[in-house]
Amino acid sequence: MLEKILIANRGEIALRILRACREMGIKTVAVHSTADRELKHVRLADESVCIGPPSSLDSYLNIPAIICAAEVTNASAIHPGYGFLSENAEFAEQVESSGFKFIGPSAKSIRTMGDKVAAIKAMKAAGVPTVPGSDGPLNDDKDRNLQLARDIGYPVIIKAAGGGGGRGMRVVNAEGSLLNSIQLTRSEAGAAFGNDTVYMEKFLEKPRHVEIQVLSDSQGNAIHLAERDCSMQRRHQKVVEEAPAPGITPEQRAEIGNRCAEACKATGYEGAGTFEFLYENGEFYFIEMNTRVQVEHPVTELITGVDIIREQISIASGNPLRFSQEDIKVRGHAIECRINAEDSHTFMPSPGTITMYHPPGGPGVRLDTHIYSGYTVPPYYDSMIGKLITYGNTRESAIARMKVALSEIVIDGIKTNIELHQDIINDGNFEAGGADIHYLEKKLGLS
Ligand code: MV4
Repeated sequence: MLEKILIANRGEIALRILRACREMGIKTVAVHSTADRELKHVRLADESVCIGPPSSLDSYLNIPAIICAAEVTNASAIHPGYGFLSENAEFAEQVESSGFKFIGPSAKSIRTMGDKVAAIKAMKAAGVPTVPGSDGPLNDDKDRNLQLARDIGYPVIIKAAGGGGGRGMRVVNAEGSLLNSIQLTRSEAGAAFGNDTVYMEKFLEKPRHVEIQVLSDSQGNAIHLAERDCSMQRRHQKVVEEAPAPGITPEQRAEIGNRCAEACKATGYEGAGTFEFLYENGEFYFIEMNTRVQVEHPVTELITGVDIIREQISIASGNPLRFSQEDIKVRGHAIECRINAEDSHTFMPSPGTITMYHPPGGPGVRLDTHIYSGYTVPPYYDSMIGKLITYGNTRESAIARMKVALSEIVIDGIKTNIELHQDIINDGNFEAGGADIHYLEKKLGLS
């Protein structure tokens, strides 16, 4: 097993990785900015290195500083967490060429999935169902583009190959605006991503966001860990996630899950990954793959009993998967509320000092957070300060436990979105299950 892991992240996920390392008897190195000396995982790590000033660009995105920290501490591997450098192929490459193990897939896999056109092509070839579309980049042949859209049927969506996560897309409702929209999306993409490649898909109007978690080892074994529903989102930020996805049958799960696992084998994928799908009228349509551990991984851990961070580390150590697909059983239901330091109504960030903190507890309650009484939330980073996750034998039980947990939790001194979560968890349409990706924004627009 790897001996010493440098954690190239901050906040709750850095603490989550640190805890997995300590359980496994692996030494830890925390790297942090000057604004993050008081982070809980920095205090608990075996060693810590300050890698730069508060700005992420100068610290958590500073590749030479991070690799230098790995060198001076003699770390064996680097775990990138999520966000920051986690899906940066250049970083993965430099980590490996400097003699450290990157805990994640190869730079080549990251690069392929970062190019959405290449990702769709690879996954379609491997048998994963995709959205009807251009099956490749658009060129400047006007007649071809008009014909493509006619064949697909309006509305269509133009997306940037270098985009993802909601950046660089434009919906086209009718032929009159198609050519102009392609040009606009192309020039915006060129400016934003340095890549003006665009492609076309059928625009699905009321889909749900359902994603499949996979684990794939370096020996060609791959399994899926069922699905999560992440439809409850605002401005491409997930707010509430759950597993399994309401209404997905065991047969559907096995069908789509096995296709994802087979695609991992076919492409030589290594590590944890997530296949993002739009789900509409009973069908799955692949849109993107995430090559990192995701914020919402705990809901999958609770319904499968698999420790995803532990498996990432084990896979990176060269071990074969410790589970076969038959070992994976979906049991019960889990829901996650992302706790942000922000106003519940205006969504304005609310950094500051937490004067009082009382965590909730009881059966089926998990709180992944780095906060403590007296901790100051800095203004420089993402406003997520923790994740409240509840588990129950049924979805109703997970919801009941979430209501109790949300009523118990006390975070004073800063504003949080706990009130928003109480509103969502008590919403009749959330309770019914299966709301689409537009539901929360519509609800917030009305209320
Ligand atoms: C789509 C779509 C509808 N049809 N593609 C937005 C984020 C990026 N990952 C892909 N996105 C979408 N792609 C087709 N063909 C609607 C969205 C979309 C969305 C997807 C997932 C979660 C939230 C979303 C919010 C708005 C739009």
